Amino acid sequence: MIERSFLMIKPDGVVRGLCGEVISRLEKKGLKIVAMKMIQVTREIAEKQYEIHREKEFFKSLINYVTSAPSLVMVIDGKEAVKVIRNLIGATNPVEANSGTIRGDFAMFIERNIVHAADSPENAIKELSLYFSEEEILSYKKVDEDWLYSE
Ligand code: 3AN
Repeated sequence: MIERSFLMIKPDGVVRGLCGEVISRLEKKGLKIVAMKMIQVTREIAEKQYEIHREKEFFKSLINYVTSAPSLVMVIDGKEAVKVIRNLIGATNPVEANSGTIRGDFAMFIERNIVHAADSPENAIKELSLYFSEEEILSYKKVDEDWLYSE
């Protein structure tokens, strides 16, 4: 079953010039980007996205971080896309993230971990709805689709 996920290259990823690298890994894996835009996340949206962390001691610095410079937000489709993308980005703490993952290869510190990706299909829908309208999510066939999957 094709699943939909949400991924965000956070300000450190954008400012450090890592967007191309991250997008390239998503594309090479076989995932399909169906919506993408660069935005300056507002405090209001950031607080909604990270609602579950509201009571944590790092909440304020997390909100400051994600609103500090532009982010690149995207909607991504693929078979089991949520899990596939979580594996590509690696553990939340870059110190623990395996080499070969985005955080394992490009980040040093939990509060500057370059990317965010949804951790469940339900959260993906909630998160992408903060950034995209239905009309902004596109539908197309990739040339390699018949070779990525067997049906
Ligand atoms: P993930 O982004 O891997 O789903 P979450 O949702 O647990 O991780 O955390 C969201 C963000 O909050 C992380 N990307 C990180 O920037 C920050 N964060 C999470 N846990 C901590 C922590 N223990 N200390 C500081 N910042 C944290």
